[in-house]
Amino acid sequence: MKFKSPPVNSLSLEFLTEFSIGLEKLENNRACRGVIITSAVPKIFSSGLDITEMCGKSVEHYGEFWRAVQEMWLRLYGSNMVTVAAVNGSSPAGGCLIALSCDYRIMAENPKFSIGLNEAQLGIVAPFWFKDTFVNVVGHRIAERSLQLGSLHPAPEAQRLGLVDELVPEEKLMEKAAAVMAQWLALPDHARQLTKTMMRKAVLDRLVAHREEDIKNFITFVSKESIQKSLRMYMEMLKKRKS
Ligand code: CO8
Repeated sequence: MKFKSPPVNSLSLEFLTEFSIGLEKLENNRACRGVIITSAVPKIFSSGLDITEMCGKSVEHYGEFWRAVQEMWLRLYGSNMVTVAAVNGSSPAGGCLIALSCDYRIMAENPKFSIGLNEAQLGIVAPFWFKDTFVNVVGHRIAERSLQLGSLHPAPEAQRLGLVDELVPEEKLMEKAAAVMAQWLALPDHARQLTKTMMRKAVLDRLVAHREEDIKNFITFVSKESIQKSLRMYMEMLKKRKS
């Protein structure tokens, strides 16, 4: 799957809906046992959740948007397929969540590309299931420090922390991803799938059990004037940085 929503593959409601439908179709296709996720936009894997979806919209819209974010994660983290992220560009916040939700992460070895859950830098808080997914990859201490600081880790540091599994030159990324996929697909599906479920079920079940509450929390949080102000200031900062 190649993300192609220029300029930055931000995860809008439309993008998330299409992504989830795409995953569902592949999941239901018995001929498909694995998926490599990458980007067709140069230098960007995904810029994370589309901030404009969280600014100045109705309560109903926030609810619909958040349900779509949850749906995407439940499908990807809970997928029976082998999932490999070929991270060929920057990958903040929701983009990082997508990579973290895969079984294996390969990143282009370009120190200009960074990855991490930088929510704190926006004045917002990563939800518990973003945090759980992160902890399951890098461990509690690294996740705690990185989340509090809202760190975006350049590719070499991301590899040192275990946030990505390996770095390869960008031109070798897809070749490497295919080799990793072949290695994972060499195992019998049922054993691999049951093992994956065993490792991930508790975290998935926690969101499923608290899904409506999580939506309510998001709506309350994002509707606060202080949070709206932080998000607007962050968007301004992005625009200023550009000029
Ligand atoms: N949402 C919406 N628009 C965005 C986003 C985004 N996430 N990221 C970039 N854009 C826009 C920019 O404003 C700019 O718009 P315009 O052309 O109109 O000025 C355009 O995309 C291009 O952006 P840049 O010029 O910045 O492009 P660069 O190639 O220089 O940089 C980056 C690309 C590195 C991706 C950079 O744009 C960036 O850092 N973006 C912000 C990424 C970010 O911080 N995302 C966090 C989103 S929040 C999230 O995913 C989880 C939230 C959890 C919810 C918690 C509960 C409230």
